Amino acid sequence: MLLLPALSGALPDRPDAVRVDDRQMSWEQLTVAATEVAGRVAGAPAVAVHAAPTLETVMAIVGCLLAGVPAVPVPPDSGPAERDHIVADSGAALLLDGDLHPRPTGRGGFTDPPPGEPALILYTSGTTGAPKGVMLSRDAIAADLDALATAWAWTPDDLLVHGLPLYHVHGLVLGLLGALRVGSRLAHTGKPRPDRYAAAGGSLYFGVPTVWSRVCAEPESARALSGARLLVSGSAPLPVPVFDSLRALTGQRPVERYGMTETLITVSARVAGERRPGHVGLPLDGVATRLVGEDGQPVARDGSAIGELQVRGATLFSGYLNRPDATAEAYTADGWFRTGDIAAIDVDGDHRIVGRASTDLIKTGGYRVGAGEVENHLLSHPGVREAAVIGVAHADLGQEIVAYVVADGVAADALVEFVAAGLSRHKRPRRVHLVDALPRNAMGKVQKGLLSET
Ligand code: MLC
Ligand code: AMP
Repeated sequence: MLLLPALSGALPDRPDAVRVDDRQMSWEQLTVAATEVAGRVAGAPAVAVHAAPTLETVMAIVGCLLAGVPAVPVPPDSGPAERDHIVADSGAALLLDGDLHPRPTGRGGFTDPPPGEPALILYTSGTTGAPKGVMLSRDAIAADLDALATAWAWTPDDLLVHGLPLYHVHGLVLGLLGALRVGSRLAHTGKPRPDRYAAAGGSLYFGVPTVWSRVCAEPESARALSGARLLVSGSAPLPVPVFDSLRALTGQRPVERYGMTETLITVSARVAGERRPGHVGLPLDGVATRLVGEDGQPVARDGSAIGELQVRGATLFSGYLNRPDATAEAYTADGWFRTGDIAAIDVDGDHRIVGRASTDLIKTGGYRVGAGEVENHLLSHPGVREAAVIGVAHADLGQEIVAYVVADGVAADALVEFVAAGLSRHKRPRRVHLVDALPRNAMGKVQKGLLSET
């Protein structure tokens, strides 16, 4: 089956099939524009796409998919350090800019991509080092979207509304490719602002918890969502007070789902099932989960015992690009993917995510940020001698990034800007504390547990 049936001409088309901000196109118009892009990128080993929230990004990504060329979305606010890494590591031969002008990157020539090439390469942070390219196949994407359509009874009658970035799983795979696979209309609001969600009149809404928290802070916008069929939250834990407040303001219990760039969405509450605050539901069709304790033994499914959540199934990635070592490390000897998330599972199979095994992966506003990547960038500043980055609990962002830095003659504000400009905006520390020394143990390792805001 085609990956994107909406573009096959078989479904009734609409002039507003895909809308981004105040511009719209029909599926036929999208197909024509994307086919033109496909002609220009065909044969490239990979194509980087400046993934601003625009119709051009939609055309570029779909064009790459039509050409069978891996698309590598680049965050539009990424600075030179992040962008250069993504372009170099992915081997992208072209960068499609905001006007769809293909600019050569000077990497690699053009050949027909071998079968089994990834459809998408999404860059995501680990605890240390630079972001890794997660290779996602068409089959994994199709399996995930079909399972989600079943779980949420998502159909061509829906109008999907969201304003999430078009370079991560949530906004791109679910929020764009999902609509094109199911054949539902999509209204992307440019930014995920509560007033824009309210004005869009959708039946199905996607948001990260920070978006839902901001919707609840504007009760009038929240009430405007009462007529929607389904409000879905994911990418980070939805705080119970936000769940309760959404229910009170909209009359709706949000559906929570859990996933990762590497696994796509693996667990979700069902439209017809229970929606319990603090819980993310049951494994999707085609996905199996298990909990493993620190001793390597299975953990009881009793709702309170916790262990590392491991997953297996059709939605998993094909590996980290150029990183067979990291790919191998991500799996157990018996072939399960280690999520690094700590969870409990009820007797009825309902999953509850309780935290992460490593404190060095930070979730801020639904973005995954590796402490190591921010630390390395800070250390590349000539005035910085030592740096340690942590995530601190934050009511709106979930966690916020805080840095402790030993520096000579450089101001805290300048270091915030240095990260925002070199990496990307959401990776910037919201606060930088200049300190005389970092707490270290006898081995010289920074003791992050001793860092606390003073
Ligand atoms: C202030 N600003 C600065 C700044 N100080 N910008 C740069 N440097 C500084 N020093 C300005 C910005 O220009 C911006 O203005 C404004 O502050 C707010 O920007 P921000 O503070 O950076 O963003 P914020 O409001 O905190 O963003 C919240 C958010 C965003 C929810 C909109 O975090 C978001 O889009 N999150 C989605 C992440 C996501 O999609 N994750 C999915 C991962 S996939 P202006 O004018 O630009 O507003 C995954 C798998 C799964 O996890 O399960 O789904
Ligand atoms: P990313 O790599 O950006 O895809 O982030 C994946 C991580 O987001 C997971 O490993 C979880 O830690 C977190 N996450 C995603 N969805 C949820 C959820 N519904 N509840 C709690 N954590 C979540």
